[in-house]
Amino acid sequence: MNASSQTNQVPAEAEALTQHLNKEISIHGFVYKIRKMSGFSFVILRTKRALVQCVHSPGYTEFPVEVLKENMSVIFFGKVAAEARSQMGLEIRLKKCEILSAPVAGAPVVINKNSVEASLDTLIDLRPVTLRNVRERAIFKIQEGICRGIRDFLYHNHFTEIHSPKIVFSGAESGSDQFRLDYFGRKAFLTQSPQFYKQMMTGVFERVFEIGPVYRAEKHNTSRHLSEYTSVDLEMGFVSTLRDIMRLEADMLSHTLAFLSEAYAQELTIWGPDYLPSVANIPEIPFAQAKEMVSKTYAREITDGDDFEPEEERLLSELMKKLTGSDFTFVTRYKSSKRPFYAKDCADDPTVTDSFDLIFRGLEITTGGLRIHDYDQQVAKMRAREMNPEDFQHYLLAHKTGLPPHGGLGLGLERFTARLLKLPNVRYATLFPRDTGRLEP
Ligand code: AMO
Repeated sequence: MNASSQTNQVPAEAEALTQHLNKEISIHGFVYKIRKMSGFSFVILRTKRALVQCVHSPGYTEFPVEVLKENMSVIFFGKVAAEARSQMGLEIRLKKCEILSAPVAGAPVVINKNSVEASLDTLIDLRPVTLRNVRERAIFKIQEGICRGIRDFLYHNHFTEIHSPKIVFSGAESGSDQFRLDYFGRKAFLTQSPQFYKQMMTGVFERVFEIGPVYRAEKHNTSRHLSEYTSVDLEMGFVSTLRDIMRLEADMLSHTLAFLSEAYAQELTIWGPDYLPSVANIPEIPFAQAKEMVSKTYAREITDGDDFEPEEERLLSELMKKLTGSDFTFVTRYKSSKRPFYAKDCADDPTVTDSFDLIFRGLEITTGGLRIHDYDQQVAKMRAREMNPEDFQHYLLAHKTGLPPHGGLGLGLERFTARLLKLPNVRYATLFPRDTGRLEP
């Protein structure tokens, strides 16, 4: 008879194991670390979410510890015992084991210490292995938590989740950074954002969102640009001011961070305290004023009056943190010439748009704004930019047949995760990054 049928197979969560105190159980996972002590050994089992302390003692355990090797897949059978000195407050006294698979090679880097001592490139080259380190792995559990928190918030606020095409006829953002492809003899692109589709859907569902991949043919290799990233996009109809969108984002982030601290406490504990920011009272500043303030405070000459340099974004964040205590800053009233054709201009000054960026710990993580919903206005703005409305007839069909006043935002998931954990490069928070130099793994 298989030994597992005689025992309770339990998930390796602390709470689940606690319910089995003093009982015989079976548990599966990977051998993470074997630490020989005098007279017994600790065998740390890596399960899908935890590290479980197991004890091998020759008088009690019915197999020799030498049969175990790091990274083996195993089923352990043993008794759950209280142990105050272990992280879970309990341990498993090993009785038997079933080896399911054994590696044919050792790990190319040490993965069972607090962190992996390797360069970013090595971390990524060896992802299937380096992610077995629990600190590395926690980044992506936290990223999962961010998506769950956001989804949860948006469903609760009556947003419909959509899935728009990734192969498209034309780009929405800017012409230069699109990946072209041959689509059965026709010119096509990989989508830069679901912008057109989410806007069109406000005329159908009123409130929509999508979490999915988008593509930017970024020629430059920076710590914040990826060629493929995950965009959290939302769009809502019947909004009256830009603040409706900014407030929604603040509430969404607040909900998400509260959710993380509850449901992902074990991963946050691995990273340590001081990561979760407060979202209360995010300051708001117009772009021109932000530029001036940074220039004056840090005695920097303004070389590009239309956009932020990355260093200015960082300094603005630093300054706003000092002045207001917030890790976040909303920057509004970006120049129309620098925003896409679908952006709505401000009623009091058509040279600036009713749009915003959200800067978090020195990095832009979100762009959002009100959109032009009026057909004639949209066509006029396209013409003023020497675009041909005919090329956008499917998009404009929505405007022509009536769209509500609407607005929305796009948040870069990797950028948000990276800044949340204070990672210096967005690639740390990307499972398998794609950039100018990387197509594998
Ligand atoms: P934007 O182009 O500013 O706006 O992108 C929105 C957010 O996506 C992230 N982001 C990136 N992350 C990693 N690598 C990149 N190359 C990259 N480019 C952008 C950033 C950025 O703030 N359609 C609009 C959004 C909207 O208005 O709804 C858009 O895509 O976090």
